[in-house]
Amino acid sequence: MMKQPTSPSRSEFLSRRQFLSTGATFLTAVSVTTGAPHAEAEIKMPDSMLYPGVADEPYGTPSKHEEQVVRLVQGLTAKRTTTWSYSPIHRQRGIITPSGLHFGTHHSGIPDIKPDAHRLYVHGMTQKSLSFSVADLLRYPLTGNIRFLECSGNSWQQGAFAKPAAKTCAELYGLLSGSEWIGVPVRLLLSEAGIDPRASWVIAEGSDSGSLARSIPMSIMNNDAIVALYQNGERLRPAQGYPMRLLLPGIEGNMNIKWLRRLEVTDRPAFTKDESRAYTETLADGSIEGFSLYMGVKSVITHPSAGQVLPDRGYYEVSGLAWSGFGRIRSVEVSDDGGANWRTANLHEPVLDKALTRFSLPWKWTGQEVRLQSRATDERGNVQPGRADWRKVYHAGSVNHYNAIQTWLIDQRGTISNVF
Ligand SMILES: Nc1nc2c(c(=O)[nH]1)N[C@H]1C(S)=C(S)[C@@H](COP(=O)(O)O)O[C@H]1N2
Ligand SMILES: [Mo]
Repeated sequence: MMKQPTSPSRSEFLSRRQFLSTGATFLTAVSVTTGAPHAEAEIKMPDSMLYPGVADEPYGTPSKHEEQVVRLVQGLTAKRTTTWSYSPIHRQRGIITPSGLHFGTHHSGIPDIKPDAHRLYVHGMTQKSLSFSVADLLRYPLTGNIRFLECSGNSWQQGAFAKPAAKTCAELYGLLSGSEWIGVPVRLLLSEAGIDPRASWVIAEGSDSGSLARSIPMSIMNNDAIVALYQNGERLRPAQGYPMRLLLPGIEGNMNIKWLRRLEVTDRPAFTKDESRAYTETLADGSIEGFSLYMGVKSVITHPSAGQVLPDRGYYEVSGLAWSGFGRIRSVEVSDDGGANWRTANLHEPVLDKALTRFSLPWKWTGQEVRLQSRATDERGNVQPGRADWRKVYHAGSVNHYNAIQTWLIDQRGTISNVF
């Protein structure tokens, strides 16, 4: 259902053509910060044109003027070995997260692994046991793609608390990132070892002191799973699993084992601590859901979002991210009246399989209280649920796999807050 044009006092979404043709209005609305008229005499040479700049550095760093663009690192234990780093997704544009801003979930700190000494073992129900060095793996055909990675605990506050937590967009949604991941298809390594036809699971283990291990169905390993060596064109960062990690497109973050050292082929899941105690969900009827695997279709408006303030009335581009563990995003709709009316957003190219997808829609804020929402649909027809529907499935206080529609409340002062 498309929103009908409303009276001038109402906030409204615009088509791109309308947006571009409202240039003059746009400039008057925000002339404080952009597009102010100038006198010719003002166009004098800046200092940067008078003296040469500094020498380049071997490895580049972000501008010192962007030092506020950082992750929020939260220690969950006294010694801060267990940490969550929330990615500043409200400052990101496009679909790639810079590697230094990738979210992080570390259960037992970030180990320092010497690449030359590290081995990946493939064993269990195989014809032979194999071990691979980093150098061995680099000789295989390297493939991969741009994918999202999301912790299944992302947005946990929305499930945990009865009242909406006063949190920013990054705290609520920042356990999410998008990268280009390149490595060796797992199926090549498994087939080289020769899989026993009765085998149906692979247990993957990391070489950190938490020895995180997860059982992964063989079908996923034989599909698009890779042992990733490169992230965004360079070797993995230590925090992302250097020198190698499992990258399972669309699958809950926890199963993407970092600092990967072992793939054990079996005919049953191991029920490790990480898949029996942690990383399970309590359903509404009290039963426990485990091996939840795929991340559900989800979206969030990042611009504008909680923690920000609209400085003025006038034109804004509403923009956000959508993703689904089941494939491509087919459409995203946005609403500024709490879901009464929906308007189809523009999807920015490229729209990729199991990757973050950027959407946007020009919008005018007239200073009234509004409730901004986005609702994503993936190519399989999965539609992002409303909060009430999500809560029908999961038990009160259940925290994992929260993917309900987010509502940002913008009050008359332009202050934006989380109202679930
Ligand atoms: N070995 C190991 N692998 C791990 C973890 C860990 O603590 N140890 N954390 C897991 C969790 S809970 C998530 S969400 C993802 C996060 O990947 P990232 O830190 O690269 O963003 O890695 C997973 N793989
Ligand atoms: Mo996670």
